Amino acid sequence: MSSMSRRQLMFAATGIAAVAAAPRLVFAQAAAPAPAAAPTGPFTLPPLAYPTNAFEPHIDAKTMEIHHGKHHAAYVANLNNVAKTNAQLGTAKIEDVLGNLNALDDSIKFTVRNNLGGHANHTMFWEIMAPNGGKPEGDVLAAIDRDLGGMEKFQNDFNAAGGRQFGSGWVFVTVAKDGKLAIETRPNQDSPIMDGKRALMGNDVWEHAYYLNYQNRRADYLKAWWNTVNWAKIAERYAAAKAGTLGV
Ligand code: MN3
Repeated sequence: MSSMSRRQLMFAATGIAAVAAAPRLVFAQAAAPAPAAAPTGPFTLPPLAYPTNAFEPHIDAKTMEIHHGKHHAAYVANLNNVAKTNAQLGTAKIEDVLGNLNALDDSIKFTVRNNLGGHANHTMFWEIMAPNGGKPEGDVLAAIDRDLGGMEKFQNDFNAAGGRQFGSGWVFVTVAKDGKLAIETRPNQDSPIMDGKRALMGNDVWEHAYYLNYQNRRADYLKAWWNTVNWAKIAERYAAAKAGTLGV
């Protein structure tokens, strides 16, 4: 290729780019101000391992889209904003930060508690759900029988605890290092990790998790949610908890 033809090609490519870019600029000026681009940073929204309609009719696709793509995404964006001026937040392990919130500067403690708690809780939540998630078996089932009175009592008690949580919050099964399970609730986006524990699994009882489909019928959502539980993943998390390697 001669240098002349290369210059001509470069010119042509530049011309194409300029023509392609011009209408976009005009459009951007004419439209309402675009929201600031989501800050890129150390925190990322974990992609769902299933389509948003995977849990119909138990959880509707629109709720999944908004819950993951707006609510969880907002926690991630807020964390990336904080990390701009607090770089260590983005490099520390999430469970180490949540387990020692008092080490944080007062100016960011509240924001980190809510948004990193929310990020941890939702990351767990998407992970422990799956279509056709099977049944509990093996060690997890044995622990449920031993500590929670068997599956039927466990599900009834878990649903009752989720129903009693006043306002926004979560109902969890916490797991101790010795494998002992307990049902515990937390308000807002608090996590058992904040108390040095781990969440084996949990259900989100914020209204944003169910209101489009269930409105005030939280109890119906709590019952239906069991159809979405990924027992193979929970078995993995249980083994990791006993090995001391379970994070969020
Ligand atoms: Mn939520």
